[in-house]
Amino acid sequence: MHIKVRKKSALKEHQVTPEGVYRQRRRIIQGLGLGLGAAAFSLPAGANVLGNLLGKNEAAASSNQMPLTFDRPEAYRPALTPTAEKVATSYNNFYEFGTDKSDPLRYAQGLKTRPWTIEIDGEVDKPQTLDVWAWLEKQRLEERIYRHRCVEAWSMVIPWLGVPLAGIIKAANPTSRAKYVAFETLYDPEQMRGQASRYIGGGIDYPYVEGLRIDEAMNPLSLLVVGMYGKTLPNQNGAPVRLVVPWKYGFKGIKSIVRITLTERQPPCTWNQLASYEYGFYANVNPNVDHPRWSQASERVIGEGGLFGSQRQPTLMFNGYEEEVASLYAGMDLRKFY
Ligand SMILES: Nc1nc2c(c(=O)[nH]1)N[C@H]1C(S)=C(S)[C@@H](COP(=O)(O)O)O[C@H]1N2
Ligand SMILES: [Mo]
Repeated sequence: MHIKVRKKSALKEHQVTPEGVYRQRRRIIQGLGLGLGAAAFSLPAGANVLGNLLGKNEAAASSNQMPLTFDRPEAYRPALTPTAEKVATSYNNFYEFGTDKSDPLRYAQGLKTRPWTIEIDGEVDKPQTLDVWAWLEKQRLEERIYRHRCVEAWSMVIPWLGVPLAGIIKAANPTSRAKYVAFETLYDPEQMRGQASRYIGGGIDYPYVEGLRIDEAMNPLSLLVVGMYGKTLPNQNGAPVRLVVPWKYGFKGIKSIVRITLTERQPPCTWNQLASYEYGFYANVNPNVDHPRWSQASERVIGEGGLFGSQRQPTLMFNGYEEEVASLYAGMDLRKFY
């Protein structure tokens, strides 16, 4: 079934509904037995969330954050002004804790991130069980200032701390059959309220799963992130370890990872499974391929004022990383493989 939204040209930012709220609304309408007649029905779409939130939560960070030491490679220090830390750690998508932008900060603080292990398995000669905190002590971390573009047409600039994903993949010795890399988030409904309730969790079948082609995973830009703004990751941003692939829409950046599996076939991905027409496997940022319900040609830069009063800027091909990644997709029809 399809709800008819007004023409794209008439679509205002506050009508660009976050992924899950849209799904919920659709289910509610289905539940009510309403069809197209309900097209005018509209929920507040989270536009005012940040404004409300910033006043209330002075300390947006997690109490268990620790400072980290790291290198600052020149290649990853573009002339971009990072988003205020308080904003990047209080305006989040992490549906395991609820679909509202303010839910992750509010509800993720109790997540137990120590101890934490990541299984690396599948098509590898040397499966590994990574004890994350012991592993972290031996890593040389890099700070990389990356653009962060959500499929909902907003963006931030974030100084992440992490290590290239390629390192741990190589260490596991992929077999010749390994063509893809699958990722999985923790499944623990007792700690993650959205996993205990389909309503709170946006109707996602948890655990949240994501995937990359192996050449995408091995690209130097692909980062396993353990920190931001000089400290360990706050829980709401995906502690203790999340993926960041800056040329792709934010939903590819799976949080709180517990398993990395090398596979022969393209692995299932959460948003693609939920609405394949709207969210593809590749999900490369592309201003020329619109989302069925809104344009991707430009984006709102999330500033101190949240969605209100923030500026719009044009969206860049591959989110500005064309030079680094365009060759991965040579000859591919990016309209078909969106
Ligand atoms: N496990 C999990 N990972 C997730 C999500 C999620 O709901 N669950 N949301 C994704 C989306 S849509 C975005 S935009 C980014 C947001 O990351 P941030 O909160 O650090 O900005 O996380 C991604 N990773
Ligand atoms: Mo997103």
